[in-house]
Amino acid sequence: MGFPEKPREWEEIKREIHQLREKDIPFSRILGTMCAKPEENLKKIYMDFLETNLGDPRKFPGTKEIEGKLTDMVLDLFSAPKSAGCRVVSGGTEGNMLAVAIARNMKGGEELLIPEHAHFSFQKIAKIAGIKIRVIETSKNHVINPRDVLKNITDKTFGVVAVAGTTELGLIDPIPDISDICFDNNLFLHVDAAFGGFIIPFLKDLGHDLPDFDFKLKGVSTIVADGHKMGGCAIPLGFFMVRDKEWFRYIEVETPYVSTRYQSTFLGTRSGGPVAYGYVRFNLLGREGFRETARRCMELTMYAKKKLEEKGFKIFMEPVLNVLAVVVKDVDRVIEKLYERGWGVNPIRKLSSFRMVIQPHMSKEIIDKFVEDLEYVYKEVKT
Ligand code: 0PR
Repeated sequence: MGFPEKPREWEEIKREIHQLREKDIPFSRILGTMCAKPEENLKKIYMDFLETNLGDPRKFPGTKEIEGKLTDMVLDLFSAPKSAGCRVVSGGTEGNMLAVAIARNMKGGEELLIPEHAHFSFQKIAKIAGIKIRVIETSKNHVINPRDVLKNITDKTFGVVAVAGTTELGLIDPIPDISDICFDNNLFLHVDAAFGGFIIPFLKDLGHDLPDFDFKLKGVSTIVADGHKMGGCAIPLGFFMVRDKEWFRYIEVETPYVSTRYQSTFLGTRSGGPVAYGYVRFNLLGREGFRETARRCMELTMYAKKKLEEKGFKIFMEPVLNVLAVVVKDVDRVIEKLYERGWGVNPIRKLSSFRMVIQPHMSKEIIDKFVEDLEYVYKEVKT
């Protein structure tokens, strides 16, 4: 389609985009997404702040203040020391990128150790920034074995990545041991808690036996946690935290045309909409509300597991967080058939499975309907 020469009719354009939107899978039927469903009553908050630009905060001091309160709340949740700092970022990818850049510029080495199960954003970073990556094979239980971290450290290593809530299985690396190794070897440790960051602390409150992963551990240098995933916020909202805010100088640049002197995020212009949304939501829920959400997610996850198992499906491993990997033959065909029936799940090809992320907006009714359709579809695939 070329750029329109003449203005088009409002009604016609509206009809066109709404018809296209109809092609999208309704959010409640996307069972593989890590992203949160925005709440109707909070959408207006996002819109109220749409034109604010946190890349030029002097013009929007009020919105900047909201951002400051929000990042303080988040730092508190992750047991950050007084020296720590936090930047709002667009999500896990940007947070991971900033972490790697700080680590490399601070430590000066060449090679980053990442687990095999690390998110593909680290591959992007390697390509874009020319960083060498050494992959630590995932152990039999699908997390890092700390001994493999030790084995892979060379004099070129500048940092290590560990994951709290892996993309495919929702597992947590043994971060306390990895933290000790990094501390003893003077290595930078970045924790990718993009997915797990806003559920693990609350499950721990509820008594789940999960490892520590935040600044309580002395070897943890930086953490990323996504508001738009288990934080229940609107896209794009991520939090990138550093143990010492002085470290931002490793990535900051002078900003001669805007009102602050330095900037240390990757994005320049960015709307305050997601920040305002996040601030309202975190205050509306509080720790208590987040605990309740975490409890509900795990209850629904166990419900889905039971329903699937009753129908003869195998769950790849016992869930630790609200993620299920359902083992099937011919994953791609199963996923295609599910798309045809209006369901969205994500493939984990190497485990011959597909991923379901059980979000708080799901219900037993949705799960029942999905399991019924999956059973139907799977019969077709198998014959
Ligand atoms: N770190 C981890 C552990 C992640 O799982 C993800 C995204 C990221 C970093 C990157 O986050 P951003 O995409 O916010 O920058 N993991 C999801 C995935 O790749 C993203 C996703 C979300 C995919 C919704 C599909 C979907 O429908 O599976």
